[in-house]
Amino acid sequence: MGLMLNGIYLAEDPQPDTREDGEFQRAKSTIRNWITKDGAPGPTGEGGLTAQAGRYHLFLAWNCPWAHRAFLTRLFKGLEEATSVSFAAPRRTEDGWIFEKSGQYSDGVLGVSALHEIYARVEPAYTGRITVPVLWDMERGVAVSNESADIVQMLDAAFDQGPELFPDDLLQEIERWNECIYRTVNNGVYRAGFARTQEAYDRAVHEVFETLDAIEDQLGTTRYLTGERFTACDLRLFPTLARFDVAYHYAFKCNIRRLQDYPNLWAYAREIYQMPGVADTVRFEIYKAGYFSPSPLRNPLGIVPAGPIINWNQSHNRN
Ligand SMILES: N[C@@H](CCC(=O)N[C@@H](CS)C(=O)NCC(=O)O)C(=O)O
Repeated sequence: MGLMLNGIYLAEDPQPDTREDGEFQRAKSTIRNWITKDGAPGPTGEGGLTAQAGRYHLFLAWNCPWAHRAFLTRLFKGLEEATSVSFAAPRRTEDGWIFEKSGQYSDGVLGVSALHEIYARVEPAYTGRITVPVLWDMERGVAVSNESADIVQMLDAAFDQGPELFPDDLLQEIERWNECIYRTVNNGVYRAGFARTQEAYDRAVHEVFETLDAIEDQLGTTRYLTGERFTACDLRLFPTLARFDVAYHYAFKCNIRRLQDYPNLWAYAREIYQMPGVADTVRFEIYKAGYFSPSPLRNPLGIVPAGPIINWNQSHNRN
């Protein structure tokens, strides 16, 4: 994975994201401005970024679960018309995330050929990882954020439409689940898949399944994680569930159980998948090709497995 150092993109990261004990450590997001209803500054970063239809753009990649979260927020908040999107080609290259000249993986907004060119516009001497998602302000020509958690929160609060993803009365519960799901599931599967020691892998993989087991129990008593309403923590969980059996189970060695082995969780995942518009945000074949792309540590020959066959359209029986 690449890194930008003082404005220069390096295909090989001189400081890989691994701690001394073999644990994968995700780099901190660097661009933390906020869109707000009236343009007042948010919890971090610059102000003046007012919620306006047609002003913002999301740079995404189909295979990235963090980008998927931002994409789902746009869908659930009914912001498809208000916020445009472009998708980087779903493959790793020497140039990191790239855009093609035309077609479905082109960038019609800035006309760049690689995502690092967008980061160079943020700061010519930019230093940091070049990640999706990026939320872009087309009016000012500045990046708003490259942190999916912030993007979900700001789109929810700033635009007065769609369901509330962070209802006040459930805030504490949502934060509790969000914290646990981020550490042990969303990032947990990466900590298992990118671990460089047996101990680091063991720690991560058991945490993944402890949390999935707890969620299975929770979904035996409530429809969604915090009760009867679909909220931000359900939205946070879904991108990882969508990739679980097709990619993480095998490619990241998260194979104690499959999503399909959890009756409540599997029905819940299918219910979300079958909500209007959600299936159009999912690309199983791209996930498989992406997670099994050639990697010297995990899959040196880049052979992509044929299975599994999964029926996401099977009835969820949760009415
Ligand atoms: N903190 C970021 C993480 C985003 C992230 O790690 N994106 C990955 C794709 S799944 C990426 O673009 N990685 C490229 C790299 O690290 O070189 C967020 O949640 O928005």
